[in-house]
Amino acid sequence: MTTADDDLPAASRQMTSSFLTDVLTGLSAPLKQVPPKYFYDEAGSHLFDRICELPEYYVTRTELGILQDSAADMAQALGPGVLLIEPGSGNSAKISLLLAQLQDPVGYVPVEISGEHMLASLEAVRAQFPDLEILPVCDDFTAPFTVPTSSRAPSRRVVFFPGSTLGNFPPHDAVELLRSFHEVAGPDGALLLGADLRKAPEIVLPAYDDSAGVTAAFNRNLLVRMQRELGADLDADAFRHQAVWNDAESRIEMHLVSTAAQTIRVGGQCFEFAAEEPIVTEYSYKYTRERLAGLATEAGFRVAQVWTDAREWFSVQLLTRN
Ligand code: AVI
Repeated sequence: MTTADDDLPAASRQMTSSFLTDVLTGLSAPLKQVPPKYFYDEAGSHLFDRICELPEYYVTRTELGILQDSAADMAQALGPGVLLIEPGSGNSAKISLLLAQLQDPVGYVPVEISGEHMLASLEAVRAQFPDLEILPVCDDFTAPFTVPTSSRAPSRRVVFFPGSTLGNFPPHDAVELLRSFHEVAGPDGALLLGADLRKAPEIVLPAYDDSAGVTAAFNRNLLVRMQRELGADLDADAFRHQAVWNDAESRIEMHLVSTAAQTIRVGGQCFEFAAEEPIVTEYSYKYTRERLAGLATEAGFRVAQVWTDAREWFSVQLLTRN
């Protein structure tokens, strides 16, 4: 017997079933939520690329500036012959800045759940570094994954995790993720981590509520994805985007707020919304350097070096194993 989704690759079938499970679980919680990893379907990935170009979204620009200024210094600190592993690869500009400075890297391992998105961004890396051994892994980096063996033995493994994605994990989960990178890095390994820093809400908030409405479209695309992939019966226009700064938790919260009392249907279940009730779609923590050092220590790392921009808005941190 064949089913409609027999043609889908196993990874994307599994993604659809975990999407449904996560949506049903999240909407059943007292504070409704959907995990942010589901933002990144094809449309969501394109919208995120546009976010990175927005004047208000200082995150990408600031990190790129740090990499431009200090990649040579970072490469020096990492040493020759490293195997570079990038969980959640996607932006070839950042890895290229680092690769251009590394002395004789033995290979590059991008790890990305969406094979198509990864292959597209790998084209640029391949063109710029034709002699580099590239060993792509199509997997969810939040679950254990196997690092392929490079033809040449590396001096050490280095996990490169830019973009401040760590900030999208609540502290306990962030430590778990750092622990898994500690494991992947192995005995003499290291983690090069991009992390946004705590700063005035007047700077942070507009980055998540831009005047062109791109972040709003990115947020609401989650509802469109639920309609398309899960057959959800809902009106995406009956939810509005909201970004809130939660000072006590030091995080941005992205919400989809129901504009009226309504019922939506997903996976054969009904979910009631009161007017103004939110679905939490993302947290983006803005840690201080001290707090980050604390999380790193909990995961078994030591902060060996930190590079920042002049305003100390963003940091790239070299974490080594104790
Ligand atoms: C991927 N991540 C680091 C982004 C952030 O800034 O938290 C996701 C994002 N959400 C809205 N704008 C960007």
